[in-house]
Amino acid sequence: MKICIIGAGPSGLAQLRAFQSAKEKGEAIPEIVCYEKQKDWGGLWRYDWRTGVDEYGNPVHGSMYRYLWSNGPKEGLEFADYTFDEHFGKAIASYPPRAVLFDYIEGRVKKAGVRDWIQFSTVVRDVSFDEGTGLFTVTARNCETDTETAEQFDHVIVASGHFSFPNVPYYPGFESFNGRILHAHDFRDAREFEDKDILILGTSYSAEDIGSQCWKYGAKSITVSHRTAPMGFDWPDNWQEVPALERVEGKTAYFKDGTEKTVDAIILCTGYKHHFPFLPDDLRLKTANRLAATDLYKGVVWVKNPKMFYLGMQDQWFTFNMFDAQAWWVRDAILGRIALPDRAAMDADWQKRQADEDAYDSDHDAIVYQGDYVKELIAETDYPSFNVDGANEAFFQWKKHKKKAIMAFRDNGYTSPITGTVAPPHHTPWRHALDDSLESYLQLGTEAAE
Ligand code: FAD
Ligand code: NA7
Repeated sequence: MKICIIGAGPSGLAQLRAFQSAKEKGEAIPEIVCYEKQKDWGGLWRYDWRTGVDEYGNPVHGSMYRYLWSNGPKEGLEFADYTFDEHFGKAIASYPPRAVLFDYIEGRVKKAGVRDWIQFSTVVRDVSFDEGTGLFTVTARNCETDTETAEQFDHVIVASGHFSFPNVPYYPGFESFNGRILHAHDFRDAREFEDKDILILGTSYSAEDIGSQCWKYGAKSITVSHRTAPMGFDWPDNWQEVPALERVEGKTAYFKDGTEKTVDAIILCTGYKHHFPFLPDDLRLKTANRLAATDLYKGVVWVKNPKMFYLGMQDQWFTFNMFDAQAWWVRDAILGRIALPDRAAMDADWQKRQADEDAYDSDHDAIVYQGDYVKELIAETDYPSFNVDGANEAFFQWKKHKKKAIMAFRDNGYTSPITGTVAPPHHTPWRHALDDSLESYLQLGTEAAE
């Protein structure tokens, strides 16, 4: 049997680790080929200074920016089989910057020794399924050698992420705006907006965090326009929330309530689209960004062809450990340890999940809902069980701390649901910590000097 994994971000790497852990236990595993478009693993956590297209003319995958610190507590994402304590050898604070989390993700897969399964700089161009042979053909281009291969596989696992292809709305006047308009996907360095008046569209994670970055690195003012409802945090004095944007004239933005604001730049924090240009219609997931994705049994099996799987396609409270729960489950479905029901039962499954999701009406319920999903999957495999309720608790505390002080919530620490370790406070309050390097975060230089 031969398996294709598309993408070596946290989801694809979870799948590699899931197979490797079975192999480590002496079990027979299939041949595995993972295609990764970028030069290195880590997905979005690999910082890419480029925007637009990469050196080979492919769309840049990266949406992460400099100075990004985890937007949720690390206690909610910790791997159950590779703890923060194991990786760093000491307790670390709860909201690590990007480079620190990249190091953690990389530590586990280096230890597992799965790098040889990945073909880097190789972009999947096309996938097709032959009803006669029951095999997929995956066409991929190695961009370094500029050569194409077409290989056959028994199963395909799509782990290509869904926060890379920007949703870019149009508002009247954009074409003649006398400043920069960019999507969050292309945002890289907040210092670009020092002393500038910026307008942000959107009220979710990107809006909140990119606005906060710009505030921290010296933007003159931040105006956030909401289409539905304001975020409602206790913002700093030079930050205001305004109703929906109507139009732009010159450098002036006009809002639904008749107010206006002259700005230097507009940052569209308007979310992302699930986008799979390499997939034909019969294999292509079409779903909103929600906790229960359409057409995925157990959130992972493509109901229209259950030899194909998707990882990490849900909107996310839980991330790394949820991808693990999915990857272990998909591995066991492929190895025949978990039986799949018929099409009608699989359809009933995702439809019920969506109905349950639609019935909740608070973030608290949404966290519990996704935590229950993680519990459900890990109960069916040998992924180390962990205190999911403890991870939920870290999320509940995080929500409270944000409400209390939006520019200081990252100064809090939580309890690991795996080891019980209580995170120490970071050495510098987030708003004053301008260096986001791993060395600075872990005070490596300081320790060496001591
Ligand atoms: P990705 O990380 O997107 O990885 C997908 C991989 O697939 C990439 O390496 C890509 O190059 C590859 N790929 C795509 N297309 C192809 C192709 N055709 N051929 C070959 N390879 C391909 N989560 C948190 O837990 N905490 C945070 O603080 C946090 N902050 C975030 C901030 C931003 C700005 C964004 C956008 C997301 C953030 N996330 C955060 C969520 C993030 O989605 C997950 O942490 C995680 O990166 C998802 O992993 P993934 O492997 O599913 O997708
Ligand atoms: P999200 O969470 O999908 O949020 C998208 C936001 O964009 C949301 O507030 C939407 O408002 C808003 N939106 C979407 N379309 C428009 C238009 N046309 N006009 C105005 N506002 C719009 O995306 P994020 O980028 O914040 O987060 C994605 C991931 O990146 C997340 O996992 C983080 O960890 C980082 P709505 O509420 O629908 O009115």
